[in-house]
Amino acid sequence: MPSTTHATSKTQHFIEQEELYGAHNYHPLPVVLNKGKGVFVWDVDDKRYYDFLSGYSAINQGHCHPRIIETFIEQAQKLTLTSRAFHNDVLGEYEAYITKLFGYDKVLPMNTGVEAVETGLKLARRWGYEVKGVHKNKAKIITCAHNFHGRTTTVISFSTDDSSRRDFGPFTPGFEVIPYNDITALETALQDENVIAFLVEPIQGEAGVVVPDEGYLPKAAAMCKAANVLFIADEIQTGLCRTGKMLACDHEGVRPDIVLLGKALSGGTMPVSAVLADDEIMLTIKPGDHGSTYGGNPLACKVAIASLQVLIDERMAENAAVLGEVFRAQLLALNSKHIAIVRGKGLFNAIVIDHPDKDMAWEMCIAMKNNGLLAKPTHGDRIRFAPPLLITRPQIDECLDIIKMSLEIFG
Ligand code: IF1
Repeated sequence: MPSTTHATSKTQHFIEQEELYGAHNYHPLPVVLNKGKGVFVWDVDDKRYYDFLSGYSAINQGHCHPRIIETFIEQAQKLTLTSRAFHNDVLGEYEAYITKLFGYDKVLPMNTGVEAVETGLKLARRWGYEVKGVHKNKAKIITCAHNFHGRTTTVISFSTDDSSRRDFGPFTPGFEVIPYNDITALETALQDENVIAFLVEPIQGEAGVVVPDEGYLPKAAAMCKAANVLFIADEIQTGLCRTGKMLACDHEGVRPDIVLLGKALSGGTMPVSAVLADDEIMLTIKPGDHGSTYGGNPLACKVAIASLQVLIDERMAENAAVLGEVFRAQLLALNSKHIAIVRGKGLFNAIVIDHPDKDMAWEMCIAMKNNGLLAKPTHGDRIRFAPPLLITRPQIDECLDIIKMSLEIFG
């Protein structure tokens, strides 16, 4: 069992409270945070850390970005929710802004990322039956092994991760899982006339920032087009400047039929997600066919506009592209025999730890925490590094020093 570290009594108090009264659905690092600003977070003992998880890329703009918080406060004091039973004076403004920004006819606003995924699946199925004309209830959607698209029962139905799906059955039918980054496997799967969509992460996040081969996404998109199959890009984690472009698909000029956004769409303030598509797909949903209580609420819309504007005005994609190159190059230059792989794009990176003790990735994260940097392992031996996108070169250099110092636990 991985070790914990000496926790102060203050830290221990909050951890014990969660242990006693909260579901044990996470195993957090033993740190209790109570303040965040930019790239930094502070714990209850006022120790400062670099945040290298960024809320799983929901905080690309940095903690409590002043423009986003100011917008949040201003709108929160005016009108937070109307439901979609009535119009309001913000939703249309937001819909016009985000559809023009990404170049799609329409947006369907939701809240969490998995709700955007579920919405994308429903849109694809509705399009499959009513436009493509596949047989009723025969629609099939192709997904990739080692995917992560959220945790609802339908979405885990095509997960290949045992802990995400064990004893949560029975599962939703209509999905086929193929190997990621395998264009031949996709070509074979597309021969089934009932296939209506291909759902893919442009870079697999939970799997440990797995970047597909150059050309995989464009070839996949072209094959889907030729087969009259919708290409759905889950950009919930890779989107919004994280990989050095507004969307990860932009690196290779791929225009998905459906784009899923979430996380940093609100700059880490509240759940805001969005599904972008053109009319042929989006207008298959008629009034009353789909929605949610908070979907498209005025507060979320104003915050989303501000969150997108901050990314653009502060050139966060460009910064991520430049500093990501520096970060990966300097990680490689550490030449550590315990870093088996360094991979990523922009400021979406991960290392794979090579050590006989399977708990060493966790121990490395504990050491980095003690040295002032917060990151968390995924799938045991992988450590994701994803700081807010406003990080500076001197801060990157300081963090590399922390990583180098922490590697000393390997002896
Ligand atoms: C957890 C992972 C990351 C996502 C992609 C949809 C969603 C996510 C590509 C659903 C959410 C979160 C969920 C969170 C931890 C985190 C995560 F480790 F689970 F896989 F980031 F890699 N598509 N990812 O990454 O969005 O409904 O959560 O808003 O569940 O532990 P959500």
